[in-house]
Amino acid sequence: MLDQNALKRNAAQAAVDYVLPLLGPDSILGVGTGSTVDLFIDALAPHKQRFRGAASSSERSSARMAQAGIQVFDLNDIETMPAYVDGADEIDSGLNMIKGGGGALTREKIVASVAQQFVCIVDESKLVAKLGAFPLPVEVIPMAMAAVARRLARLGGEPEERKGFVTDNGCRILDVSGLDIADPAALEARINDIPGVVTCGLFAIAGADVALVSGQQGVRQLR
Ligand code: ABF
Repeated sequence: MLDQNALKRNAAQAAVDYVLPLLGPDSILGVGTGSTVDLFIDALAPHKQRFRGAASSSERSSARMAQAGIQVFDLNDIETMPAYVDGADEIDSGLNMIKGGGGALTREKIVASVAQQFVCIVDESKLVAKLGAFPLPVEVIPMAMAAVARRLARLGGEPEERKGFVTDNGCRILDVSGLDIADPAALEARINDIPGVVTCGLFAIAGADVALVSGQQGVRQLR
């Protein structure tokens, strides 16, 4: 029986196998954040000569890649990337995701938007029939915390401030439980529209293009 770490490692290795054929010597790869991505960076490092470098969604991943000898580029210097690889907190069969448990959701959405495809790597515990058991992270401009929290409560959620946490962008996070996420893209648009919201952790308007889901029987590909 594989433990969760072994499952994550298998997903990370599957992602390396998936992206390597997409990369050439001039390619930049988008790299996300989290414990599964940490394992992906470790598995990718031996192949660093096969591509030019990476764009990163967090200081944490940038530091790990620099340590591994993978050059990290400023996103402003990159026009396109063949793929962006990242984990998720939840993903459904339509490849809609909740992300942001690690607090890097805004940079994740930005880097993902520059890539031609989003490759989501998860162990099977993240695959759900309906999103929403995991509280939805929402990044908020500090002065708008109370106002945004009131609006989220009106949408049926119970927002809770992530205490003592400041994002890489100097903002704060509200973790919202109890939302009925029947239409993930519609809810994403609605929350994005609240003044003071920087990013909502729903990735549904642009979800994943492929998910590599690691289970006891191996890694399966969902599209
Ligand atoms: C990120 O990593 C997130 O958006 C999500 O919060 C998290 C998943 O982390 P892990 O791989 O550690 O479970 O990409």
